[in-house]
Amino acid sequence: MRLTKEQIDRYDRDGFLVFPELFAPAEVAALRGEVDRVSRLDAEGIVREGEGGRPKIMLRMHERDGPTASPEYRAFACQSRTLGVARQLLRDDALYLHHSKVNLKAAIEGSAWPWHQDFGTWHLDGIARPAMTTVMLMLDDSTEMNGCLYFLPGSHRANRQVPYWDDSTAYQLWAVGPERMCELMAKYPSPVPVTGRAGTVAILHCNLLHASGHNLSANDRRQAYLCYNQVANHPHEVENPRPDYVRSLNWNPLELMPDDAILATAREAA
Ligand SMILES: O=C(O)CCC(=O)C(=O)O
Repeated sequence: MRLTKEQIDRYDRDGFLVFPELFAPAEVAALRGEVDRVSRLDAEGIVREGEGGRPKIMLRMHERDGPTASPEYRAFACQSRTLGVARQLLRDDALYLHHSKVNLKAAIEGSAWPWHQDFGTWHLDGIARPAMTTVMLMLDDSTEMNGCLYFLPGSHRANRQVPYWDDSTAYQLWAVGPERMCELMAKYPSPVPVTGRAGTVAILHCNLLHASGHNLSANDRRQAYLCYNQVANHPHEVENPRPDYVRSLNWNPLELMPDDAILATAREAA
């Protein structure tokens, strides 16, 4: 998949791109099936809602080994619609995944994520430069009611903000404080809700400010995230590094797979 110059310029200006229904319903169904399968496992890399609760984050499904490995997710991570696009936006063919995850925001209970930049955390993982981008795929329709993402357009150009540890929600993370957020929101265009049908993809710069709301709907909202980094930008050593499933030490460059690889892999597994 080749991006146009207009799309690349828009990504550089706004910090994100959205592609409605880029993945076909059958591909999304195959990936959802894998989420169901892996969510029944009891494995490292599955973060639960409280002790023994339902999975809320499932990590490392793109790898070839490990308990959460999924050949369908490997194929998803190596598509020209994902890896190929990330290569063009990062102007580098040698990319690996810092991590990948599926966020399951449970019906009624799934909670908000405060405003943050992904590079707020990833810099603390030992990554020097914001040469990273995330491909997000909607596995369900995403709506304002069920806790879609919001992007603050252009905010990646503010560069990395010093984050603070926000433990006020179920998803504890390095976030940008309320006062600074109000200043930044006065400076940039209004936040945009990232809604769409299942199969829609959004690509966001690692310094783009984003957040998401509570899931008030009666259905779960599942989204898959592929966080690409340049091999040359892999993390240096830090004290108390996070586990491998969020701070990958597999820096081998990913290879492109054919466009039909998700469905072909699913057929082989059946
Ligand atoms: O899935 C969501 O609602 C938010 C996820 C997010 O912002 C993140 O993973 O950085």
